[in-house]
Amino acid sequence: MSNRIPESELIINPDGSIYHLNLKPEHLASTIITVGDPDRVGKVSQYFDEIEFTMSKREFVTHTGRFQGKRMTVMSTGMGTDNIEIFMTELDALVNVDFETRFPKTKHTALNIIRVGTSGSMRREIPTGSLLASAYGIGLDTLMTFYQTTYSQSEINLGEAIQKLLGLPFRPYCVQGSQKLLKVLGEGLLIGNTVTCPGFFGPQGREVRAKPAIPDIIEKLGSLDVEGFKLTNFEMETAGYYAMGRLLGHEVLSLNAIVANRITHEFAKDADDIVEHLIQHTIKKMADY
Ligand code: R1P
Ligand code: URA
Repeated sequence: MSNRIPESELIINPDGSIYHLNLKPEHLASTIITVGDPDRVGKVSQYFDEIEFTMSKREFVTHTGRFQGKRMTVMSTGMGTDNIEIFMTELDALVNVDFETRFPKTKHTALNIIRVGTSGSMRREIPTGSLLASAYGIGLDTLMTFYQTTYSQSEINLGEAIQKLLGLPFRPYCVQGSQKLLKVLGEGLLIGNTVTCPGFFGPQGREVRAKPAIPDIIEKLGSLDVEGFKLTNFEMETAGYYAMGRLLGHEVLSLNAIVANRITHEFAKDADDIVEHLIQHTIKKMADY
C-alpha cells in the first residue's frame, strides 16, 4: 500500500487548493489545453460557449468552460521544463491523490493534455506558418536526471546519438508523445521531432552578445539521421511534458506553431495568426474527442 503523502511534500493551501496552481480537483476538466503565455489563455477561452471558473497565480492562469458542449480547461505554464515539472505534478495530484486522506487514489485517472505553443524550425523545408505535432520530444535539459524513468531501447539509442553529436556530458532524454492524441490532432499537421532546450538563446544556438558553447548546434541537430529519424524544431517544454506524462500516466501531445525559421533567419510577421490557427485546430478536434 502507498504511504500517506506528508504536508511538506504535497502542499495544500488553507482553502483546499493545490500550492502553485491554486486549484481544487473540481476546477479541472479531463481535457487540458496548455499554453506558455498567460495572455494566450483568453485567446483559447474566447471560443468557449461559457467559462465556469477562472484562477490566476504566478504564471499559472486557468480558465475552465465548455466548447461546443465539451468541458475543457485551458492553462498557462510559463516557459521551461522546470515549470512543467511543477505543473504536471500538481495537475496529476489534483486527480490522482485524495486531498482529505493524502493517499494516492486506487483508481488512476488519465488526463488528455495538449500543449499549444510556439516554436522555431531547424529545417529550410518547414517554413514559418507551419503547424507541427511532435511525435517525440528530446530534452537537452537535465530534469529527468532527477527521476527514475524508463525509456525504450530506440529512445536510449537516439539520446546517445545526440549526446555524441553535441559532445554533451549527459545523455539527452528522448520520449514519445501520445500516439492516441497524435492520431486525432496530427491530422492535417506536419509531424516532427522536437528538441526541448533549457533556454531560448545559447541553448538554441542564438548569439545576441553572449557566445553559445555549441555555435553550430542547428547544423549539427539538423544533420541527425538515425534510420530516418530526423529532428525538426526547437522549443522549451515538450520533452518535459512527455517524460512527466509517461511517469504519471497521462496522454500528452505537443503542437507547435512555427514562428521562426532558423535556417532562413526569418521571424513570422503574423505569429499571432499562426497561433490562432493552431488554437482553432486544437479545440475543434478535441470537441469531438
Ligand atoms: C519562448 O519564446 C517560449 O515560446 C515557446 C517556448 O517553448 C518558450 O516557452 O512556447 P510558448 O509559446 O508556448 O511559450
Ligand atoms: N520558441 C522557441 O523556444 N524558439 C523559437 O525559435 C521560437 C519559439
